[in-house]
Amino acid sequence: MSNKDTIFSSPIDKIGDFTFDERVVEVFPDMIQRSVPGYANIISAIGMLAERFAKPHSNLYDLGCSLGAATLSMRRGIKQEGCKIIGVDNSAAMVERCKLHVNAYRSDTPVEIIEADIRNMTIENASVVVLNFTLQFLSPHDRFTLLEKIYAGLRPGGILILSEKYVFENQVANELLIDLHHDFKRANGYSELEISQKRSAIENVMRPDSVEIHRERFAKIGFSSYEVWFQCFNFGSMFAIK
Ligand code: GEK
Repeated sequence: MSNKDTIFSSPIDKIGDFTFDERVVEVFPDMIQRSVPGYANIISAIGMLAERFAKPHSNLYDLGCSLGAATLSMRRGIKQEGCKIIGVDNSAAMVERCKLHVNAYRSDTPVEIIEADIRNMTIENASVVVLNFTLQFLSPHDRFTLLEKIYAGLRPGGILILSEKYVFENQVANELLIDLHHDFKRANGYSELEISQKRSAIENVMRPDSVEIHRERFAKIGFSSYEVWFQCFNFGSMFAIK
């Protein structure tokens, strides 16, 4: 079990932009479980999709890997030989802790955890690429460029799994789904103060897209098939196949 997330539990005078520092790393598994509806289901389905889509002697990428939950799920799922998983995160604190998690168990599939900006990474010979709640932290221009690079690095038939927070064009629907997300956080023990302070801190670093924008981008880049395969309130996951 990880430590309990209390980062936004006392009043903060000036709420700075949210960063993935040591304090966040310490509570991260608790934070993401209690804040992202469906997170555990998505992580286990990533393992199933990796099992289905991994090709022998190919690379599987976990971009913005944090503590390696998707990496470990893929590693459990893969049956094919000669696969390699590459996890990337630009937070030194995350990478350090992620390496400990990955090295805690032995496995036939090698895993490399790299401290780097995903915008500067080479993607090659990929059968599976995971962006589990990471793309939303990039600028709109960088999102497009990264997805183009992923498409180029995927083998034909390879899959991108893209989980994100969504906005909805219909204002009533959008507000209801945001309210339901806040109810979910309340039910998981977050106070009104924690919910509102986290909201202010994250608003400056995260600007979600609508599902329609994701679809348009996938089509423009050339992905042959894409669909939402999971949604809970305003959080969800899509696949896009080359
Ligand atoms: C999970 N996928 O548990 N380059 C590299 N890493 C980045 C960048 C960047 N440009 N921008 C943000 N990150 C994980 C959860 S968390 C989602 C992903 C969340 C990293 C950042 O350091 C953080 O670790 C991660 O992306 C986002 O399945 O906390 O909402």
